[in-house]
Amino acid sequence: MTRATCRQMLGALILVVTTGVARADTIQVKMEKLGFVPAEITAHVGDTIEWVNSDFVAHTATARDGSWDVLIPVNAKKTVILKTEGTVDYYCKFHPNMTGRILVIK
Ligand SMILES: [Cu+2]
Repeated sequence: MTRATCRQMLGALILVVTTGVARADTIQVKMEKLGFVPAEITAHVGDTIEWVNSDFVAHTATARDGSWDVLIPVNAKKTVILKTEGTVDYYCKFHPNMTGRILVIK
């Protein structure tokens, strides 16, 4: 094998490895004016949701199925890593009208 062929094969191998690995993303959801923005998102298993509270009061992101419950003070951010597939409805414990939904796909 020539050196050029070897390099080509190595290049192809690196391409396969990097494209074959699922990349975990961080999806940001803002808390403002007593609402989640955007209120509905789609994410993948392994992704991180980051709530950023730019509101004037503290909020929570509380999953209705009990899988997570985080308190986010004013000007703070908190994250949750999504571990299972499915639709998760969530709300704020202090403001029950404040609701969101995450569609978690594989
Ligand atoms: Cu709230």
